Amino acid sequence: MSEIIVNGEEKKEKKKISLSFIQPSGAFTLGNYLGALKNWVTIQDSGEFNCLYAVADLHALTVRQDPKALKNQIYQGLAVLLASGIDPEKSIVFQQSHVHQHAELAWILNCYTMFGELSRMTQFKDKSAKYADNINAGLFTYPALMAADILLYQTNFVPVGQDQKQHLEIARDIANRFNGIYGKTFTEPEPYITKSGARIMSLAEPTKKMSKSDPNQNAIITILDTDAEIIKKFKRAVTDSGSGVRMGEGKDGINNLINIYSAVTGKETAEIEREFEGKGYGDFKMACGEVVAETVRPIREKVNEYMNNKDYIDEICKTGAERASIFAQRTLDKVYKKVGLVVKK
Ligand code: ATP
Ligand code: LTN
Repeated sequence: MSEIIVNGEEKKEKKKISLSFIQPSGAFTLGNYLGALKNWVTIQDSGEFNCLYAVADLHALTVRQDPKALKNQIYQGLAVLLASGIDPEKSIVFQQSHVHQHAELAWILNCYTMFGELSRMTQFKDKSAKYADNINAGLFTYPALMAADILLYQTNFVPVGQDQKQHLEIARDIANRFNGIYGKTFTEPEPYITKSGARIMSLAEPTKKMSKSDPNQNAIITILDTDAEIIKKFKRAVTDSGSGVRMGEGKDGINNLINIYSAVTGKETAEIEREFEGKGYGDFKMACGEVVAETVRPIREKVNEYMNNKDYIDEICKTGAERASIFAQRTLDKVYKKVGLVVKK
């Protein structure tokens, strides 16, 4: 917490808390960047928040992972965070599994989370259809662990993509329920979702969210894609048979491209439509590929540098976990006392 001096007196100014995690379940996509990471950096750089950002390695285990690949993805995920502008001098950066309080609070919150509400989660429904041979308990109780991640730090804002809104709502419901029984224990978190980057769609099936675990590589742009790969994928992006670069009902493909162009350049839809007046889909796809390649290139180059220095990543995570653990333990002690557990002496 920062401290300021007012009239010679020391006054504690409590900054609000911003927290968000990302699963190391594959190479991070343009959707992850525009929906989440980019906003994490903006919030961090505003200087108005204490920020905690982590790789949700425990959450990634809800889907079967190859151990070797997972380890690499964890490092790669952390490298992308740093390369995107998350600064360990300004934000607390860590791996979820390194702060044991997450799993501990998750257990307790599981006992305050209802079967019915978990059954309504669209992510659970989607993932249990996708991984029908592995509908495990962790996949089902995933939101209780996510609520623990958030509530441990008395988080105010959670920058995420639109798809996580429902998980944020259940985290609020759990906090509310617990506070209602035991008195104010947790801060109720709010989602922070921006307009244009909130839901980037697949380039191959533009009615589906772009997802890092999509096996179709043409459907996703990853932060590790080369300029040539990015341009090729945009050229192949599925669009309707029309021609004018204009948003419209049922034009999912072109709507998605306009949205991506807007999120990357900061231009409004009307301005983009004017810019491409009289031009066809081909020109616009090329322009999209170019602006995205320019955005991704500096990040990709830095990721490669960080990946060659894993000791540095380890060092940052060690410090991050130590710092996070202090705040987390405070909340956990409070929770133990409230529910009647005896805190270790
Ligand atoms: P998976 O395919 O393993 O489910 P994912 O690509 O959906 O992964 P998550 O780790 O679940 O990614 O999400 C990390 C962050 O990125 C979350 O805040 C999520 O809302 C955001 N996000 C994911 N996909 C998109 C997208 N297509 N558009 C905008 N934001 C997204
Ligand atoms: N469920 C999130 C990842 C996640 C998360 C969190 C996001 C795990 N814990 C805490 C925000 C806050 C997802 O992106 N699928």
